[in-house]
Amino acid sequence: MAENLIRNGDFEDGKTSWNFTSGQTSIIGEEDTVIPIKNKFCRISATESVYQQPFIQAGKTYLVNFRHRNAAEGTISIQTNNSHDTHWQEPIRLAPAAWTSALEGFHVEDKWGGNLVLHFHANAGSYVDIDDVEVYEVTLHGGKVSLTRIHKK
Ligand SMILES: [Ca+2]
Repeated sequence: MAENLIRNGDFEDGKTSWNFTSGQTSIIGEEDTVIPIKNKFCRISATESVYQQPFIQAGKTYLVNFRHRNAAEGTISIQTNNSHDTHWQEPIRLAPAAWTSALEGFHVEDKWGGNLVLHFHANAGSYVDIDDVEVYEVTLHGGKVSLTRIHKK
C-alpha cells in the first residue's frame, strides 16, 4: 500500500501532528445523519492557517487529496516552515453546501530547500473546513502514473 505521508489527516486524533496559527481554529465533531458516529474535522477560522511537515523530498512528485466545505475561498500550498516563502499554491474553491473532494499535485524542486510544510489557509470572510488530508508520492512508469509503494519498517 502507498503510505499517506500526512499524520492524523482525518483529525480523529484532534490537533495531534498539526500546527495552528491561532487558538480560534478548532477541531469539531459532527454527527453523521446516516451513521450515528461523530466525525472530526478541522475548522480553519478566517485568515488563519493549519499546517504540517510531511516527509517530502526534492525531485519527487506528490498528490494531495482532501475534502473541504467552505463559504469563503482558501489556499493549499507548500511553504518553508516559519516563513511566508510559498513554493506552490492552489485555491481551495468554494463549496458552501456540502463536503467536496479536491485533488492537487506538485513536484518538489531542489531550490525549495528543506523544512517544507503543507499549509491550508482560510481567506477573509468565512471559515474553511477540511478533513481526510492525504499526501502520496507518485511515480511514472512508462507513461503510467502510480502511487509509490512505501514499505514500512
Ligand atoms: Ca475526520
